[in-house]
Amino acid sequence: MTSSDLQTEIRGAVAIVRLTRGAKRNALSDGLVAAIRDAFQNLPADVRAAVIDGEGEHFCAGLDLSELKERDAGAGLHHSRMWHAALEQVQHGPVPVVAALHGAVVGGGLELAASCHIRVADETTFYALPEGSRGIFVGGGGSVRIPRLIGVARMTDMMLTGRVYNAQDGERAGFAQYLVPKGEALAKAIALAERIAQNAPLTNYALMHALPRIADQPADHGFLTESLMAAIAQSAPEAKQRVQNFLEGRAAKVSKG
Ligand code: 1HE
Repeated sequence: MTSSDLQTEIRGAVAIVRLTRGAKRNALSDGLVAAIRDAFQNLPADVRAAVIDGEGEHFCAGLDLSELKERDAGAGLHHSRMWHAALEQVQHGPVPVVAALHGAVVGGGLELAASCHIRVADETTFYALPEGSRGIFVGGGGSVRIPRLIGVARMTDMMLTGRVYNAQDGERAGFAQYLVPKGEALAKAIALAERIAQNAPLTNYALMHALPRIADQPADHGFLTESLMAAIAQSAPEAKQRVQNFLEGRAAKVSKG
């Protein structure tokens, strides 16, 4: 299913996926969730990194509450699983995804942001989980992904008390890896995506698919998974060429930044 509420722009090796439902604060209707799934599932083969952002004053107001009808348990289960399938395409799709955040990043909007690999927030960003006050629970993978960013205790507090984190506190808590001035999140996210697009594809694959799983494994299993992934990555001709380039003085040194 596609939606006129989502646009994908290709700039070289970077895809910019934009929620274009600003009049409704980019609230995620079922059609828009399906369009996100389809967009990430069908990125052109030469795209190496992606950015997701939202039109207007807010990144995303979460679930489209106007669609929240009385569902029986079975329908509710399928609805949540539909979100899981879509955000799985963001987290474990073909390329790393950078979220450019501003304004409201709330409810399902925070769940969407949490499925991305890097979050860049501008100073207007705020984070909340209003599900608690709406009498519902997270259903888009938030209970799995958000505690991995900020911890169970902070998420529990947000949902029990309605606590809202501003951009500065949110960055300190772990919601975003980058905090930038107002209006600069998209440009920073694109710059990061362009940098990511230059990595060896197997390195990006390892970071998307192996690292989070290693973090969830018992240490003993993690060490073996790491060794397997390292052996595969270093065997690629591109890795050998990159190392050779460094040894022959043709690759950049690490600098203080
Ligand atoms: C919406 C939604 C929405 C706005 N569903 N229509 N999410 C929430 O509980 C957050 C609800 N939204 C808000 O708190 C505020 O809208 C915002 C803080 C995000 C933005 O405020 P503001 O003043 O800029 O906009 P507004 O005037 O509140 O909204 C503008 C329009 O967007 C208005 O519609 P209009 O026809 O009257 O113009 C709003 O009704 C509409 N709108 N947010 C539907 N969320 C997988 S489970 C996930 C569970 C959840 O995500 S629960 C949390 C839901």
